[in-house]
Amino acid sequence: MFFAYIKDNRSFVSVKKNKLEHINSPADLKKLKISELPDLAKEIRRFIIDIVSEKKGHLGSSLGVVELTIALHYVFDTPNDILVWDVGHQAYPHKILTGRRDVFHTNRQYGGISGFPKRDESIYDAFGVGHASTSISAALGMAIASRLKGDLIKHHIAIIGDASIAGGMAFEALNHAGVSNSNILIILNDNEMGIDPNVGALKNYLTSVKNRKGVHKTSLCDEQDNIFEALNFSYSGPIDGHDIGVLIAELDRLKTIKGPKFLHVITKKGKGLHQAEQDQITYHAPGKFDKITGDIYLNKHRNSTPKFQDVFGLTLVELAKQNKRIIGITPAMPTGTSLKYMIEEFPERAFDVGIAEQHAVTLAAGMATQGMIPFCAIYSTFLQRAYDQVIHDVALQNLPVIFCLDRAGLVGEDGATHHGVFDLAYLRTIPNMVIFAPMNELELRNIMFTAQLGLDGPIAIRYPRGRGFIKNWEQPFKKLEIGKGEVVTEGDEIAILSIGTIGERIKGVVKKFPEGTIAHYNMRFVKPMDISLFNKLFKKFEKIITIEEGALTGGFGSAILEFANQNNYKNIIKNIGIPDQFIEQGTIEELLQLVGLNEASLYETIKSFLKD
Ligand SMILES: Cc1ncc(C[n+]2csc(CCOP(=O)(O)OP(=O)(O)O)c2C)c(N)n1
Repeated sequence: MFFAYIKDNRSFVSVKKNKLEHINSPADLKKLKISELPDLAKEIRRFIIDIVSEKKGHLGSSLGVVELTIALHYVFDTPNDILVWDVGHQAYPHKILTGRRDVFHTNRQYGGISGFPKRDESIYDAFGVGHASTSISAALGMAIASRLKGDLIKHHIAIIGDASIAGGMAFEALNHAGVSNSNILIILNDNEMGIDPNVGALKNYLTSVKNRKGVHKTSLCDEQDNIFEALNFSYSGPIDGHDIGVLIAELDRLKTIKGPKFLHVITKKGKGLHQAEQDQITYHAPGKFDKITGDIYLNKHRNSTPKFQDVFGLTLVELAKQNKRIIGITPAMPTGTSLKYMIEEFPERAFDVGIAEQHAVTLAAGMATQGMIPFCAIYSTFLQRAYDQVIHDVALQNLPVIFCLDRAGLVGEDGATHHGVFDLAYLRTIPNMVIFAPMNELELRNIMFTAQLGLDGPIAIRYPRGRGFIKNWEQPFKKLEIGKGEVVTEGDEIAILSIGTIGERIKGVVKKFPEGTIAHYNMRFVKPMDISLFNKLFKKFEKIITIEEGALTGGFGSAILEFANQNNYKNIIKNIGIPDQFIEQGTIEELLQLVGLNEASLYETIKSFLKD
């Protein structure tokens, strides 16, 4: 026996701790009686809370799907039957039940298991994920493949949240799945939350469905009313996603039905931990907290430098007060990007459009045609999804949309799916695009100020996750000259050209060399290039180093090589950045070391380049 603080009755309740430790695969789970499963659910919750409270990670979403996960592995023949989790941050119970309980404490750590489903990691992880709204397409692809191979028995199940199902890709896949005659089951895990409260008309529709009755459709009227029935799915629900008996009975029934099926399940995000149920935004990924009380440990950063996201969010409010044409847009990340400050202050001029990066970009383009000044706040990694919109809807028409790309560079524990390392390369190929990477908070503020004064075309401003360097960052705005870099340190032997916040680290490294040896330039802009500065540098220095926290292939360093080649310079150039491979999870420091961008590695690389 052990004691656990389970919210059900907000008191300590005893749980027999003898089930989870015997479950090493779904086959072990199936040995339990249905009546034993609620206790197992409590053990799994306790297990997740214990580990996430110390090791950090995503919490609320996984706590919400414990019963659903148990029921799925109990009813279906996984891994032969396929589970595809959308986003994947809710897959902790799945990992724990599929042989990873004993390594779960390594979750999201360097060398440990991934915080998301990953095909290399387990045969139970049928599809790798991290970005939203992919599960229906992937499961449908698998289902069609099975049908073509003559396998009509295999089940293909996509589990998708109510925020992710509103993403464009999910809609496209529903449209296809409805007429596919494939054995696919889509489970909508409806908890009314994304990271922030869910938004949009579909959300309102789902709420109205919940207010109706019943598990199965009851009348022709219901059929016509139901959007999923109308799309040709066999719809059932909404059902209580925390009642294992009900879940198992319904999944058993659905197993016997052929073709596309849709099950609407209602769950509570954060279920089982009082604070996580009450403050669902904070407990999405709360950091370290007290595993008994649930209280988050006091913020040691209280008196520290600001987060870049807050510099963006608060500066935008400041500018929006002065400039009525400023609009804020974010696809589902008001808290993550700190656009929430503008949403609070100017609700009519700030939009959370849901998980809809493509729409967010073209919406901004539309606004720009009408003389508005849209700031589109998107994580670097998620803008990848809207690449065509950036090219076709924004840049081709040279519309002055201001992209604010948060989480650029290495993001740490979220790993390969989330690192924002491709943006410099993928944006650099686009004509008309201005690309800026601030070295610090002041440059971020000043470029935002400069951009809203009016640009001829689009600009992308990329800045990292985490904190900056300057406590008194709220300094008066200064206009920056587009396409101009600056000298940080004068020197005579080698020139270092850096882009973005890595420049702050380089400052420290440069100081380790004798004064006057190394010249350091903060280039600020990847595009347009500071041609006159480059010409001076290429004439003065034989050896040039470029440093960026971004993909080397096609990135800032590549731009310098192209410049040298086009101008017939024969200087020796070394590019330092992220190699041509996907970088796994770890702390940012561990990962910087891995790719040679931490201070010690930079020092060694520069030293040996100097000698060569
Ligand atoms: C394309 C994309 N945009 C944004 C995100 C950031 N994100 C991660 S989880 C999440 C909310 C998901 O909510 P929902 O689908 O309802 O799942 P739940 O967490 O409620 O289970 C968002 C917006 C993402 N992972 N992928």
